Amino acid sequence: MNNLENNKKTVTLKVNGIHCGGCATKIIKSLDTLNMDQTTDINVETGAVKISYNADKASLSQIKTKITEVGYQVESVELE
Ligand SMILES: [Cu+2]
Repeated sequence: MNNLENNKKTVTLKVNGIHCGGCATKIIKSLDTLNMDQTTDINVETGAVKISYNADKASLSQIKTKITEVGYQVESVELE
């Protein structure tokens, strides 16, 4: 049985230090390495990083680590 849809999660992270499209690209590339079927939407103005992902393939803590690794700070997490 395919549970893909059931395990789809969406989180919005408030991330400090995002100031341009280059920052957004850096974060997206880092998250891409998790291969969690994600779609990532980053608002450069507010620092809101909205990620929909397959929770079977990656955890929230892995996501936070990937963002931290490229030099940004996760300030808060909002689950949907
Ligand atoms: Cu930048």
